[in-house]
Amino acid sequence: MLVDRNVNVLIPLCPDVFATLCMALGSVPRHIDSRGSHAIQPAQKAFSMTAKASPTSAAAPAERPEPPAAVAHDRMANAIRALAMDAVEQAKSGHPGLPMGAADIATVLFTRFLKFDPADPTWPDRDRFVLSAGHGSMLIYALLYLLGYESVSLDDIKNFRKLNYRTPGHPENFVTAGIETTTGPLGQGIANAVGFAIAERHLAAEFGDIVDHKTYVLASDGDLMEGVSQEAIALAGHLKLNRLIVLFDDNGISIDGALSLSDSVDQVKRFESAGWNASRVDGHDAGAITAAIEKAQKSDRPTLIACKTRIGYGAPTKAGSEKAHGSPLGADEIAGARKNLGWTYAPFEIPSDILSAWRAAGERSKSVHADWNKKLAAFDKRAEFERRMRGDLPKQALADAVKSVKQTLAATPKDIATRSASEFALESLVLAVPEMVGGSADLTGSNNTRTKSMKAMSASDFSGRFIHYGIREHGMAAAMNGMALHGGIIPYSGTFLVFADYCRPSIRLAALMGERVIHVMTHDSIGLGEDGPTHQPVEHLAALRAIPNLLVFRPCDVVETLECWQLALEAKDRPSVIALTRQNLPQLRKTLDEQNRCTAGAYEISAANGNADVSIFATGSEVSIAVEAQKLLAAKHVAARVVSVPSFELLMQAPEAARRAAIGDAKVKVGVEAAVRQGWDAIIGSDGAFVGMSSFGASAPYKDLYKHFGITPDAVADAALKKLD
Ligand SMILES: Cc1ncc(C[n+]2csc(CCOP(=O)(O)OP(=O)(O)O)c2C)c(N)n1
Ligand SMILES: [Mg+2]
Repeated sequence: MLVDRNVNVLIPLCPDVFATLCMALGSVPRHIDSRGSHAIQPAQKAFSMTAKASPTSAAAPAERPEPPAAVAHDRMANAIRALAMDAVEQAKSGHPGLPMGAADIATVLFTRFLKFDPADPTWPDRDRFVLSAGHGSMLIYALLYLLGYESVSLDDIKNFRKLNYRTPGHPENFVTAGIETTTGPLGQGIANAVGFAIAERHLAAEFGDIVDHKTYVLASDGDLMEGVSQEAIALAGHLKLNRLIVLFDDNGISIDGALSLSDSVDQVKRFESAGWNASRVDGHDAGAITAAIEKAQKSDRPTLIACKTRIGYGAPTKAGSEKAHGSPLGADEIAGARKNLGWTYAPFEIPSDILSAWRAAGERSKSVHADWNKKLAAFDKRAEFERRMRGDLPKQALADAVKSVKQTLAATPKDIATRSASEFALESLVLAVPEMVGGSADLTGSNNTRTKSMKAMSASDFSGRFIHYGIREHGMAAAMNGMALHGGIIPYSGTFLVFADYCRPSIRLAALMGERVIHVMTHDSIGLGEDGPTHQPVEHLAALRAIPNLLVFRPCDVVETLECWQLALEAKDRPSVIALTRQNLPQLRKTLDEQNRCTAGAYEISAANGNADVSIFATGSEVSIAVEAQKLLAAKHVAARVVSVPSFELLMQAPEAARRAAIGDAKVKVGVEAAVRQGWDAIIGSDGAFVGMSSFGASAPYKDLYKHFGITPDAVADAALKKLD
């Protein structure tokens, strides 16, 4: 974990020394010895990986970005290969195939194109690189180490996949500086990248050329087979995100073997049909890759470069086969690979000329970074730009907005659906918090996420703050993660709660990464009525509450909805889901209360007359049912209190005194929620009574459904009385 100071210091070599070194190293075999590599097919003609002009080249070679030092491309790429195979071998687990196969692509990208500064991995205007195929994590760890990032030392590489090192099995952005997003679940990275690219364009539209960077992705077959990639590429093509460049590690291999076992998609045609530029190159030909990236940079559309590669490149018997995908190569195979690659060095040893060349590549953007800093210093919107990039809220404006909405609601109460309450809150919040970028997956009118002031974002106008994501819930959630990771934006969006399942993989990753994304999920129970059980969430609240670090809010009226929005915005390191009703609800909080009463997750919304015999806990639309039940019980001389529980998570983490105060000590506890019981025992105990759902819903007007499923004031009162007996 300690930074390896010996190797993290750039070894300054004057050009003469470089030249001498290179001449001396000229005798080192750079080409794979064909006698020792029967498994390597003739198609691998480009074993000499030195940069060379390619027939597909658009620019004259003289104009090309060249490697920063006179060390041949293939030796630099082989440093990645060697570190990957040695680290996986030492860890006795991991994936050597991708880093070995994609080493040439990565070397070209990082030494010639990518704008970044290892000394400041959070530089806002850096290019973003997303390793969508997270199983190839050793590729990015090798790069970070070679380029001179402090976050990955040689010691970390030697301890790949070990506890408390910065080289976990799959890249985790919260562990290792220089990793832009957490990947591993295939398809997520490429879909996050669409969010990065949207964020870049949106912020550039507002702040001008202080925001001027690109997003690069390395994606594998698996990334492109996953359904979410379709949603992502369709959206990117539609928005003409021309600063998004995907390098496809087109190796034709996945875990089961040849891709032909399960796939016959022509990816180039697929991307073209989604409005992308797409081309194929030899992924071991540095010149061809260079030319293709140069072309991509000039494109008016996003670009796919399908780079034909050989998985496990260099391994004598396993290259080109699934055997190189996900397990250590073994000592013999590694010895053979070293021979094939002309790599004569000990495990984990990177010769100083190669390391220096990599470190020099890490210095490439220093002056660009320095110029950018100067520009920022003179930028008239600097304070606002920096506030947004830090993720700090405009505190006063937000507080003022919340206060004034509360005053309005105290003066003129509103008995409205919480989805409408959300829209009412948003009308003020989006004006106070300009970094909020909303959206919906084709349910804008139902989710109430677009306010009157919001203009739609489009390919011709990225300043719009509302994104029509189309019917792409998964792609939307993944893009939101990318926007939040980019910084400068608080993404929120809408769909029906039942489709949380369609977003779940991305919500889970937002929670793991600790990203502030806010999901408005409406039509949150059988209360949606006639659309029936396909659309009525039953298990979704429990399923979402099971995700660590996710805040699940279910406000009971218009005031709580505003308070939950405030808490979601203030939760800088957590995603939130705000579950909202389709049906109207009475405003229960009629008097002005400037405090946010939802902060502790639960609070007594209606006190008992005297000492309570019964505590009724409820969420969302069932709180008003609980209040009616309280009246029925009072008529029978049973004192009951009603506790609204807008967030289980906040209740569980609240200080003990607050938690005890909310839960109380009445001898009977009743939980009410039009959903399954799972999770409720933490509040009501296993002996508590629960009024909710234990099956799927049905299609009917919602009032009939509440009666049919027994979620009524009478049922709640009866459940309490039974327990009192
Ligand atoms: C959503 C998801 N499903 C399954 C896996 C398990 N998995 C890891 S890599 C992989 C496929 C490997 O093929 P490819 O993506 O082409 O990578 P390559 O073997 O070429 O490196 C699979 C199925 C995963 N990581 N994510
Ligand atoms: Mg593959």
